Amino acid sequence: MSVTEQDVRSAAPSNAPEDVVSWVAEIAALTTPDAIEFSDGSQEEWDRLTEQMVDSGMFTRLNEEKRPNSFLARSLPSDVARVESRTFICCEKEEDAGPTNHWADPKEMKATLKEKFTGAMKGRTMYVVPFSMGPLGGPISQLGIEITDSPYVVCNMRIMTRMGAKAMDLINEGKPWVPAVHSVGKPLAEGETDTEWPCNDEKYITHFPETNEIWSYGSGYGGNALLGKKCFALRIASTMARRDGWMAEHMLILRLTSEKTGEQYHITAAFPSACGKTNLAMLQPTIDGYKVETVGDDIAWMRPGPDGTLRAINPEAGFFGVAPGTSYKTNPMAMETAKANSIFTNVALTDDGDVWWEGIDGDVPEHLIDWHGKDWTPESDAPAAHPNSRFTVPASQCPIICPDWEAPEGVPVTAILFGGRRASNVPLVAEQYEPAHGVFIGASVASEQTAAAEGSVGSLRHDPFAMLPFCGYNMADYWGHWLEMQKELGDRFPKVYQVNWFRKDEDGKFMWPGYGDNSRVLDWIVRRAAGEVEAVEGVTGLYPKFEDFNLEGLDLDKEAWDKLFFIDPEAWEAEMDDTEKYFEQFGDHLPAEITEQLKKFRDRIAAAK
Ligand code: SAT
Ligand code: MN
Repeated sequence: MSVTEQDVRSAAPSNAPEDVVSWVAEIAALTTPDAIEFSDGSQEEWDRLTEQMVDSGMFTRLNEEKRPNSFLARSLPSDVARVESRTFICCEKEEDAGPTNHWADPKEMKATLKEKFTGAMKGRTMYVVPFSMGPLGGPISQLGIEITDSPYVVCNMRIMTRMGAKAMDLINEGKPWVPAVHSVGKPLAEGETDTEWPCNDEKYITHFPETNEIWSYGSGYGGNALLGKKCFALRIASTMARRDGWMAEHMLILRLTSEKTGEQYHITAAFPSACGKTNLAMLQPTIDGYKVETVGDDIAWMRPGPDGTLRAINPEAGFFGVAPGTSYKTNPMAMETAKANSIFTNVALTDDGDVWWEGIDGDVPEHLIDWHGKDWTPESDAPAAHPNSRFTVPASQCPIICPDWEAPEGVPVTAILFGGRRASNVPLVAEQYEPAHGVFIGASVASEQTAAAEGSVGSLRHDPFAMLPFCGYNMADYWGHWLEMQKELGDRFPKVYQVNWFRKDEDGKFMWPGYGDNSRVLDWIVRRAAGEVEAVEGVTGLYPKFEDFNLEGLDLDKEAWDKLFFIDPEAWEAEMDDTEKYFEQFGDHLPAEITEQLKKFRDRIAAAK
C-alpha cells in the first residue's frame, strides 16, 4: 500500500505549514512510496537510520573504539561521482543557460521527470528533510526541503546542513524555501529485496532556476544526491544571487590571524573539485607568525555587508572531502575531524574495522576489503579506495574551526584566490592589475581534470571560476555579474590572485612543496593587503619580489624561484589563442571588459618577447 494524503498529514509534524504538506502529498502521489517520515534531525533519528542501514547492508559500522559512531558505504562503480553529462539547467531560453551548461526546455524536462518519478519510490520510505544552508535564520542563509528515498542521503544531509525541526520552524514562519526532489530511481517490486547501493543507470540532475526547483533522479552519490550542496548552494543560489545582488561561489573560506598584530584576514579560494580546497582551508602554516582557522572548505556565499565590505558565510555544516591523499602529513586537521561521527564512502576497510585509503599514514596493510567489497592485497592492481572516495564529517569537529564560522553576518573578505592544477605555464602567484583583470583571471582558470566528475582524468579543461559544472546560468553573464559587484563595492571589493601549487619541472617533479608551505603565499598576499610590500609587473599579473617572499627554512634558491615564475611568451600566446577561442562561444554575452583584458594580456606578452 502506498502512502496516501492522509498518511502525509498524520506524519507531518505540527510545525509543517500547509504549503509544505500539500507539496509532499503531491510528490507522494507521484512517487508512491510505501512509507513516509519527516526528518527532525535528532540523534534518535540518526541512530535508527544508521542501524537500519547496517541491517540492510548499505552501511558497515566501523570499529567503535577506533572510529566511534562512524560508517562505511560502498556505491556501485556506475555511481561514484557527479555526472556532468546528465546535469541540466532548465530555463525558458537556451541562451540563458549558456554554451557551457546542458540546457533543457523546462516543460519537456518536467514531462520527462514526471514519467521517471512515477512510482519511483515504490517499496521505499520517503523522507522529508527540511534544511538550512547557512546558520539558522541568518541574513545570508537560505532554506530548502529535500524529499528523498535514500536514508544515506538523510544521514549525509544531517552532517552537511542544519537539518531538521529548527529549519522547519523557519519555513513555518513563512520564510521562502527551495523544493528539491530526489529519488535513487530504483522502485522495489512486491517482496523484492533491496541492493546495497540502489541507483539507476539513467540519471537526471535537473535545475529550474526560474522557479527555484531541483529534481534529481537515478544517483545516490555526493553532489548528485545531497541537493543542498552543488544543486542548491551553487547552481540555484548563483541564479538567486544574480537576481538579488550577492554571490554564490565554489570557494573555501579561511581566517588567517597575524600573531604579531592580531590582525585577521579572511581569504576565499576557488579551485576545481578535488584540487585540495579542504587542505588549504585547514592549512598548518610552516612559517611563524600566523594562525589559520577554517570557515568553510567548498562553498562561499558572499554579500555586501552594512559596512561596505564583502561578507562571506559557509552555507554548509560539514565537509564532504576527498579521502585519498589525506593524512596526518598532508592534512592533520581533516584527519582529526574525521575521527568520529563520520560517514565514509568508497574507501577501503581494514581487518580491524577501520578505514584506509591510498596516501593515509602508516604502512600499507597486508589485507583490506576494497571499495568494491572484495579482498585486496598490496599486490592488487587497482587502488583499494576509489580516487573520488569521500568522508562526510561535521565541520564543528574540526580542531581549528573558526570561532566565527557560524556568524550569521559572515566574515569580511580580504582577498580571493583562483587556482587549478597546472603542470606548466602558470606561476606560483600573481595579483590582479585591476578589478576587471581579477575577473579575467577567474574566467581563464583551466585545470587538469580530477576524479570528482566523469571524464578523462588529467586532461586540461577550462573551468572558469571553478564554476564550470556549478554555474546555474550563462557563464559570461556570471562574469558580468562579478564586474557589477566589483563596481558596486569599489575599493572594498577584495583583490584577486591567481595561484598554482602544481607547476612541474622538466623531470615532472612538483616545483613547489604545497600544503603547509602555501602559507608563504598567503603571507605575501596579506602583506600586500597591508601595503607592506611592493610587487613587480609581469605577464600574468603582479609578482612578489624574491627578497620580499618568506622562503625561510625552505630549500628554494633564486634559480628555482625564477623557474616558478618563468613565463614563456610562446606558450602564453598559444594559451591566449585557446582562451580567446573559448571565450568566443559566449558571443555577445561576453562582457567588453573581458575582451579588453585579453587584449591587454596580449600586449604584455608582446612586450615580454
Ligand atoms: O560530489 S560533489 O559534487 O559534492 C563534490 C565535488 O565535486 O566537489
Ligand atoms: Mn566542490
